[in-house]
Amino acid sequence: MITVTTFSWVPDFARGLVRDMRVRWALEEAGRAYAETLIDFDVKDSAAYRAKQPFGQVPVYEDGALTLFESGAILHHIAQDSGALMPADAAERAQVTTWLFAALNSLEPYVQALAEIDLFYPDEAWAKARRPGAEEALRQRLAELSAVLETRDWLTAGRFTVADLLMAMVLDILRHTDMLADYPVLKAYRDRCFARPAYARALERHMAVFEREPA
Ligand SMILES: N[C@@H](CCC(=O)N[C@@H](CS)C(=O)NCC(=O)O)C(=O)O
Repeated sequence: MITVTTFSWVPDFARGLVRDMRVRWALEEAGRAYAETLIDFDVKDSAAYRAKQPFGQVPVYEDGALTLFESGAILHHIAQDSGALMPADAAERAQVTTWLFAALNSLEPYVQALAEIDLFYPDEAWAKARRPGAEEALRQRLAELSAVLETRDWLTAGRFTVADLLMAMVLDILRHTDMLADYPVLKAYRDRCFARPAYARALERHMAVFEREPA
């Protein structure tokens, strides 16, 4: 049985965004059953947990003897055996992998930088000074991604793949802003991804964890 480890509680702003959501969504798309292991924040610093996730973060993915961390690597692993997430053609698979890396390396750092300023350091002088530059750099990446998606519904292979799943989740980190309204192509793309029944199932199970705890 596959097991996904994540936090038993996170603040309200993080609900739906914690990176186990990506893994849950991929497993739902792939039709793979899984169990969840819920941990408190203090567990992440234990030696036993660090042996599984050296940075003390979630998610961790376990399947028999296999233990993985890094949501991108986990998605890539799940997608290998899933026609729902990855095409069969070798060249198309390589393109999907390229876009997975693009989501993680060329978009997420810019998105995350802005989110950290806004959500964790909004009142710091350094953050106020940094924000315009961070937003400008992010907007350039968003415009570039928008240009790609102007003429197609999905990033590559002419169909939804695991790369779209990851890119949509990365874009969603901006949900505390109205920035995507300035990029209607990206907003429509994210909404197209989120309209998938597997996303709804993953979100329902992700949010059910927190229903026991107030925000
Ligand atoms: N690059 C990692 C990032 C994981 C990550 O940032 N996890 C957050 C939750 S979304 C976390 O565990 N935060 C607690 C911490 O960093 O101490 C991945 O994609 O799996």
